[in-house]
Amino acid sequence: MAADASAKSNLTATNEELLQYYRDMLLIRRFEERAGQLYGMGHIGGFCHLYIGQEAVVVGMEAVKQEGDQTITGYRDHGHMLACGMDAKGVMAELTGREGGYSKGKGGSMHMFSKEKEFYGGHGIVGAQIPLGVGLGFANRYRDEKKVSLTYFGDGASNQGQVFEAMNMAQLWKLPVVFVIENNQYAMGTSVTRSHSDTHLYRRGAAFGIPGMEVDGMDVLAVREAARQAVEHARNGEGPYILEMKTYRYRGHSMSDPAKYRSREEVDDIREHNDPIKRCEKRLADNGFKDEAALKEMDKEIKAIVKEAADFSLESPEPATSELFTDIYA
Ligand SMILES: Cc1ncc(C[n+]2csc(CCOP(=O)(O)OP(=O)(O)O)c2C)c(N)n1
Ligand SMILES: [Mg+2]
Repeated sequence: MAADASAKSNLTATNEELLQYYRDMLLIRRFEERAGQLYGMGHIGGFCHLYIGQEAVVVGMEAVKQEGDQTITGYRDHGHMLACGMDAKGVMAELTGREGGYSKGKGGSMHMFSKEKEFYGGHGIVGAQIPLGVGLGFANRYRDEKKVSLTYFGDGASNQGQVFEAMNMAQLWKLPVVFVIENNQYAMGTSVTRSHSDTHLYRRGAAFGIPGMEVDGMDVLAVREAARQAVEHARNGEGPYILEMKTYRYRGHSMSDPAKYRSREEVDDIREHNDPIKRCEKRLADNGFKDEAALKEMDKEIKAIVKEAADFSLESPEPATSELFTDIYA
């Protein structure tokens, strides 16, 4: 079992690759900022969990995904959808509960799916996606397909009993599953140190012999390199792998959060010194890319995409009452 540094072996990338990651992370950030505003204006109801700060995790993982690989996650899920290539308009319209949303306005922030993009949710029950993600891995094995299931969950979810049942099966049958633990250090308002007997979450599969690695989840290249190793392991039939992504969320747990469990200084310090987008910009500069105007232009383009999504999400009609009885599993 490696806690480690091994993922630091190939942290170089071309400017073209870095610009792509920068763009993908920025799209998530701007989308989430806008979603936060729409929530504040009363256009989004219910729960809404923003992914701001954690962008490098999903973008780095996505960089090694192959056609057919599946993604499944919890409720902090808008970033995963965008990274999978789902349309920003359809995601935003689902947040506002409109007909043009991915679940026709009936699912909301936590319940969206795209068979086309192999995105399987969007789950509001903490940990529920983990056995489902192992099920996706089982399907891949059963159908003799070389696909890998990327199963994301949080530090809090990693304490759920079903995680261990699912991990046992995954290793027993050598299923192609990569467990991506997004350790943002808090489960709502409970820190990892208060709730985990072992705070090294990459060791969660130790009892089953599942290898794990701790990864700097604020560095998109460290994530990509770790992802490469883990996904290859799973795709080659060697079984599951655990990646513990050390990351951080800047916003509250959901939209109302008294934020008494951490200090303003802690958040500011990470925003200032460890922001994944700024770190990608720094990597570009180290590579010799210093075209700030191009980055500004990119930001403008992304803001336009997000504005279009927001406009669509307000113009799209609310679902008709006749929709109350469609898509029901009964
Ligand atoms: C089974 C279950 N228990 C409790 C909750 C309430 N709840 C929602 S999110 C959450 C914390 C989960 O934290 P973590 O897994 O670290 O994910 P993060 O919010 O940090 O992304 C809790 C306890 C729930 N939705 N489902
Ligand atoms: Mg957490």
